[in-house]
Amino acid sequence: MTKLAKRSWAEPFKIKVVEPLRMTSREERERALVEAGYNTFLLKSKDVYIDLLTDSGTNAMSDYQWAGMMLGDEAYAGSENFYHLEENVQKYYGYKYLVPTHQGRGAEHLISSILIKDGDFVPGNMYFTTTRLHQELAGGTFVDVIIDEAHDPQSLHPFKGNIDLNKLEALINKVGAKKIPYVTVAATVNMAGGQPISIANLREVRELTKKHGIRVVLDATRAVENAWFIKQREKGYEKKTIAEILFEMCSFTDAATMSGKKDLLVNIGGFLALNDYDIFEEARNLVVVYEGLHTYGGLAGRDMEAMARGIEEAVQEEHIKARIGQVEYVGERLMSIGIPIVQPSGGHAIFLDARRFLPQIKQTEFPAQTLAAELYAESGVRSMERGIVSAGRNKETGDHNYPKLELVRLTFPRRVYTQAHCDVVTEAVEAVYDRREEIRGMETEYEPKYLRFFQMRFKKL
Ligand code: PM9
Repeated sequence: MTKLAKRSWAEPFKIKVVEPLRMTSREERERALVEAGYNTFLLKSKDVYIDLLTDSGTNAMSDYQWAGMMLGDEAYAGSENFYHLEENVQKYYGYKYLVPTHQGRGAEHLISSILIKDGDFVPGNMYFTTTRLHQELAGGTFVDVIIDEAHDPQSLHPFKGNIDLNKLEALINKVGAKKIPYVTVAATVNMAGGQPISIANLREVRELTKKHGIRVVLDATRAVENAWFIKQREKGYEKKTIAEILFEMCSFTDAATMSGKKDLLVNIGGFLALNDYDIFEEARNLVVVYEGLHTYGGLAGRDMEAMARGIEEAVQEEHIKARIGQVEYVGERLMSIGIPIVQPSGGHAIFLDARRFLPQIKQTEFPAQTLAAELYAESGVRSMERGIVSAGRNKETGDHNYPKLELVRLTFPRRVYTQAHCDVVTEAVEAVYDRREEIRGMETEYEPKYLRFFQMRFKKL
């Protein structure tokens, strides 16, 4: 008798509303890819079967959140929902002041333009596309100070999101603390494969930066997922609740940018949260220029209510266990059939290692972009490139940035897909792997100036 597979992460919900999916033929998908310039961002959603492009804004809201939408207070100023959101940000994240924004990059824009001056340096645990661009547009230079293991897809380090304190200290010694307005700490680290940072490392970063009078800004977008990994992997945290760990993580930082579209289980929304009153004053003033009044920041009252309620649901143990359990399930299945992926499995996604998947394709011929297109052609499963295309160009030389990681991200929206969908995805990846040797790379047809991965177009070689 064989043993049943472990299924302890089963979804802690049942499905009340469904959205039909449309399966397309191979010919339809080939046509759609040509129209989209082989960029999965340019595909129409109606042509996608299982959408693993992103977990951003693609989550399923609960009945509690939908009920909250009906309680939207759409007053221009002083909406009730703003105060509920403020209360929950203070309670769960611990920051004193809140500025809502339409999504994460709205918050990044505010903090970057307030704190960064021309010629400044902003260290961080690996870049994120929008975060780095806002830092550059404000006149700063991003410096990667993540540990080396983060750049190695096969390293099994439990906290690949950690900051290398020697790298950070070397930068401080080289350019001087005055030229470093803040350190960005992402939890988890998206571009490294959804990898967490440890509490011990956060504490050390705090101590070092405090000594030099440098602020720490948390990218809290997937901090709840990070808290789950701390509970699993860090000594002394096994018995703490996710809410307690989240609160403690934030306590080592001065401010947070948040894309609520991930952890917080909403379709739109974000915020900047701060402890410093003067910076808050400035942000609250600036937000009216770019987003909207400081009590709505580009959001409808109902969206703020859904996000306030999402904060409460995000930290529920059964929710986060199932969310990350689903991702791990796919990772284990793929590894069991020999597919090269980033290890350990990340919080929000499984990342295929395109360098090992398609070793015959040079990085300048876009292996990960090619793999994402092939997976869609094979199965209707949409994924995202996270390699040379996403890394963009060096702002001084204009050449490509050449990241060590050349990845395709299979990103799982929260509470959306079932285990059977996960199995279909695994089979689709296997089918592409079986014919990997016949796959050729691509060349550029069109490249936009900013965040090129969103709108770039390619041709098959
Ligand atoms: N992340 C993602 O798919 C959506 C846009 S890029 C394809 O992973 C972090 C860690 C993110 C993030 C967005 C943002 C920006 C900031 N930090 O998209 O503006 O993963 O809400 O957030 C995306 P917004």
